[in-house]
Amino acid sequence: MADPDINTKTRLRTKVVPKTERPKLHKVILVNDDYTPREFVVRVLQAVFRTSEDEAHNIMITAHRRGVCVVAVYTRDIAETKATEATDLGKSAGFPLMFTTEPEE
Ligand code: TYC
Repeated sequence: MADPDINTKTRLRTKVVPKTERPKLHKVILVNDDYTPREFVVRVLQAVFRTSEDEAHNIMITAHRRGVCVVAVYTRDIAETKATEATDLGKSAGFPLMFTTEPEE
């Protein structure tokens, strides 16, 4: 018959190891297009992602030359909110400016 006190008697314990999972980060990616003015892209980057003018220019010119550029990484909600906000600023001004998000490996 099974002994209900076996763990107490033998001092076997299942150790509970608390593990705090850190949330996966998501990249916000700026996508190049042929129509949005460079200066407009720079202003959107400064306004939404709080970059300096220099940083914004470097990000813009990288996307312009290579097709895409990672702007920043955030938790999923913040990444998606900022990507939408930045894309909407372009849309409101009549430009096809596009920001997407992608989970980090
Ligand atoms: N390629 C645009 C132009 O020449 C500028 C631009 C850069 C637009 C980066 C979008 O993500 C972009 N006016």
